[in-house]
Amino acid sequence: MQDRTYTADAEPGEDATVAGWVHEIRDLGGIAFLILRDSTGKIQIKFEKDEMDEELVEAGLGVSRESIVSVSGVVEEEPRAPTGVEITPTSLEVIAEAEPELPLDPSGKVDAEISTRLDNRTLDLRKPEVQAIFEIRAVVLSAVRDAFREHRCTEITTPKIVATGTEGGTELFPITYFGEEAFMNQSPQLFKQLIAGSNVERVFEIGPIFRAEEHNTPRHLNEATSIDFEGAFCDAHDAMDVAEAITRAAYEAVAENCADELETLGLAAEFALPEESFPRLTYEEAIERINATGELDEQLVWGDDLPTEGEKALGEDVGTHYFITEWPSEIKPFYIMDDADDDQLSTGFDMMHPRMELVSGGQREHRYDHLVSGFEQQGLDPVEFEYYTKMFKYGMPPHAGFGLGGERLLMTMLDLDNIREAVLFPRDRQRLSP
Ligand code: AMO
Repeated sequence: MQDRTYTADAEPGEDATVAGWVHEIRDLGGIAFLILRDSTGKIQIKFEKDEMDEELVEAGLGVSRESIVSVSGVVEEEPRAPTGVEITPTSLEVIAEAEPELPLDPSGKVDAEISTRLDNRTLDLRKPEVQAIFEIRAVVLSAVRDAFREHRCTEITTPKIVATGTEGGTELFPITYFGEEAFMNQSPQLFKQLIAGSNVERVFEIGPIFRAEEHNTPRHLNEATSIDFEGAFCDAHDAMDVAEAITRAAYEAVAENCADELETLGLAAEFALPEESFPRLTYEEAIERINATGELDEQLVWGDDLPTEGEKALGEDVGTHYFITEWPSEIKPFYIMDDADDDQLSTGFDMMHPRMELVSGGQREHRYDHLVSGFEQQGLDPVEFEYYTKMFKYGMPPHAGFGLGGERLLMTMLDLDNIREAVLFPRDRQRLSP
């Protein structure tokens, strides 16, 4: 729209045209105000009923909430107005009228269920606290990209339609691809390794991953955003250093650029940067510490995966971001390399927030023979993965990497109860549209 002034830029003394949503109408009798909202804030439009054109007053005060209007007039200083300025209109156009009955109240005065909110995301996102989450999400993704670039990484994008799964067969979404069975990719795992093995060496990807998880929990999605790293000549410790740096960079960018959003979310006072370096516990230490909390009905034994309550108990005990290293080989995927000295142990690691797992990673098996026998041990047919294994015959450097759950990063950073708060249009068991 030509000559449109954002409400935040309206300066006293100017003739301006503002356009946006009708936030509220306050009728005080002889004088009334229309509060107009746009992406930058709100502005007060003043109607002095006896002194103004009747049609203009009727148009301005008769319009339903959330309708789109454009208003032209002189901007004046008014200390009593919410932003210190107001507009006395000379013309007003109703561009798109909103139905008077709204499925949810964008002013937030009336609470709505999460399902109503997600069904009406456009209205939901008119609330400042919801908009703040997605503003922060954009800042996080941008900071993550910059931080990877500083770590000499090249951004890649890899196929989401694939012939085979990599992260466990039961979590695959099958699709039909020209009459043949294909799947939605669970992770860019194999592709990022194939590129780390080229001259590119260090790569990252931010993209969707698809998991046909049966369980509907506050921290699982069926389509999530994975922040992936893979680096040639890296071991698990190097990959952990990168995971730590990326996480800190995200927090630092939010602290630096999102003061208003944090204020809106009520987090300004408590928002803290993670520690410089996160404690690194071995898996064995982790299960000992969980058992020592006495929070679990049954003691964990070596080889068990960590149950959610175990993660929670350990998180409370540690109290900061931390890593769990040296997982048993048998509970890590085929592409994770075993420890050089003990093949019961793997180089796999998880990075945890006190509330939940954020990252999985590890050094990869780059030795062709070991890789192929790993497939067989996990009941996978190496022939199906030949496009991948073949490249390990032509000079594959040692390499390591990780996958960081983007929504979990936001969920834990902003203390959200439900991961769906961090996704515009979440996909879960109940939700395939919008
Ligand atoms: P993993 O399967 O552990 O590892 O996934 C990595 C991280 O992605 C996030 N995540 C999810 N977030 C929300 N809903 C889900 N259903 C979901 N599934 C995963 C988590 C998790 O820690 N290829 C390996 C990574 C690697 O080794 O590089 C992988 O995908 O935060």
